[in-house]
Amino acid sequence: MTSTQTKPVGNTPGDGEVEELDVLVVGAGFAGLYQLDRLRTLGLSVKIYEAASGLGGIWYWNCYPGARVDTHGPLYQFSSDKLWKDWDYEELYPAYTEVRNYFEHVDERLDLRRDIRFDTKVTGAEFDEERRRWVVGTDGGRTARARFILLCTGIGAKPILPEIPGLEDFGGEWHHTALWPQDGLDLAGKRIGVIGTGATGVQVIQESAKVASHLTVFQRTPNLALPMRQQKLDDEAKAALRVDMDAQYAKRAETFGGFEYDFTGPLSTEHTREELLALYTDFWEKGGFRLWLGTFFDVLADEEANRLVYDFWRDNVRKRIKDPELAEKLAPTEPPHPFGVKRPSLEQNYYDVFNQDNVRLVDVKEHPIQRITKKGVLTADGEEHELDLLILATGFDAVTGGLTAIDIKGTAGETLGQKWQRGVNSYLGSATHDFPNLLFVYGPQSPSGFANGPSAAELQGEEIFKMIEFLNANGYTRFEATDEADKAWREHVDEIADATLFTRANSWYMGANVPGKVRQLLNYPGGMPQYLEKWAEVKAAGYSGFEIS
Ligand code: NA7
Repeated sequence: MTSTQTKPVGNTPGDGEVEELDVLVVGAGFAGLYQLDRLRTLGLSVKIYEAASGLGGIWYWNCYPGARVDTHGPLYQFSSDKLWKDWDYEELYPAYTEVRNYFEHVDERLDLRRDIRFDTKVTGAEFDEERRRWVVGTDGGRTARARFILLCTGIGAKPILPEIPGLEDFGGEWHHTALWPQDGLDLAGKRIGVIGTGATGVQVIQESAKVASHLTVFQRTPNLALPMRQQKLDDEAKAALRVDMDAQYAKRAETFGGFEYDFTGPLSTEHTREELLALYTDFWEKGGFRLWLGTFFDVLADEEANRLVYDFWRDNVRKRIKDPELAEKLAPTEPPHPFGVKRPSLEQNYYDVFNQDNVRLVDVKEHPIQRITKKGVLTADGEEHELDLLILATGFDAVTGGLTAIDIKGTAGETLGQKWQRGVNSYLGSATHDFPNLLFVYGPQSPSGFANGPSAAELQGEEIFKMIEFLNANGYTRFEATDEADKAWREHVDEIADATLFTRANSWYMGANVPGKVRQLLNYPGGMPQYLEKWAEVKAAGYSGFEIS
């Protein structure tokens, strides 16, 4: 591992210490670091509390073999020329080791570490109405009293284990991908089982297939993965990627997913089938998410438009799988769900590895997993799949889990978790009623899951920063989203969602991967430009929808 992530850090928790802050930022990933850097310019006392021992947020925890960014490197960084001008990734789609090194580069330029308390997990917070401050508890005994809290915990802060009995009986080793040993794990020669075929599953399966003596993939839903077209970058390629960097960054605010490209248009019906197939072929060859977020908006909203893309995807994937039965499992004739409404992954040789003799696909929709045994995984057909290592690529209590895991008590006496048990109501995907002086970046009902991470961290993050700047400049010490504003935002999100196909899949976008979670679209489906427009309107009206004093 080439990462410098394990180097010692300066700030560790202090038992019993009380820290007085203007702003407490929770989380040292892209969103939190952006806030720290911006808020410092206001002369406020700001600290980040971070549960991990190093920078990077999800890129600290995601260190399983194959962990990699699904965004091309030039867009997977901050847009400041202080940072990008002397930074290059070595691959077009960087591995987690490179992203960790990038965070070290950011720290070196911006000197962030001195204001970060690592190994400090925020466990709870309560609002002191009299002093208009949050009193925040941590697992290390440190307490903070902060005027404002910014929760920058990301969408994947709470991993989930599957509800399969017997895990404690397993005689081999098992790991959830997001809680992977920081020192790494040798996969070579092992009999490996992977449960889960989401973005993480695809990556860890590709790596495991290279070295495992045998790999068993337990698939419940096929992943409609797209070709990554990975490239190692030489100097010439790096130089070519830098051309127009500022223009590419500027473009992020104008595109649905905060990329440098957007949907080709709203309606695919304005084109002939031949034109569409030519375009889809071009996107397929180019690789990346273009076949998802570069086609037409109606692909995500209209069944017929969607089906053309699905069939195109299916036929291209099936060419790579030798066994027709396996092809039917991995790329079924009939779509398991509409294309693109469950997050597609980027793959390098995912479909090819199933042609290998050491790789086997087990369809757990057909033969559900009954239990984990001492030796491995028992499926309903009575077969016991013997394993040395079981990898759980089973995902996260996504979008809300990292926020509701903190025991944040609002002014109505309920915690955020209790309030959102009835479904998420948030204003602008950034605040919620009964929780004054608290904002979240990259959270529910913001573009988050539909947007490139660094783009959302900066674009939504800048709105959050400006709001704090406004409050500070005017001497305001309290703000709170109104209940009406919360409800109106939820209606707005639901209204757009109901006009799309997103509601048709059991995805983490819909909260459908966590038993008991309310089924609702957890990300803003109107796209980044519309989202930023809403913020602009709110700002122009003196932060309407918030009670400020
Ligand atoms: P995901 O996308 O939530 O994928 C989790 C996978 O695990 C998915 O294939 C699930 O099948 C599968 N799963 C979960 N529980 C079970 C059980 N009990 N049995 C069988 N299979 C199961 O998580 P990822 O970590 O891959 O990706 C999360 C996001 O992080 C990703 O989209 C990026 O934005 C970054 P299912 O599809 O529910 O049938």
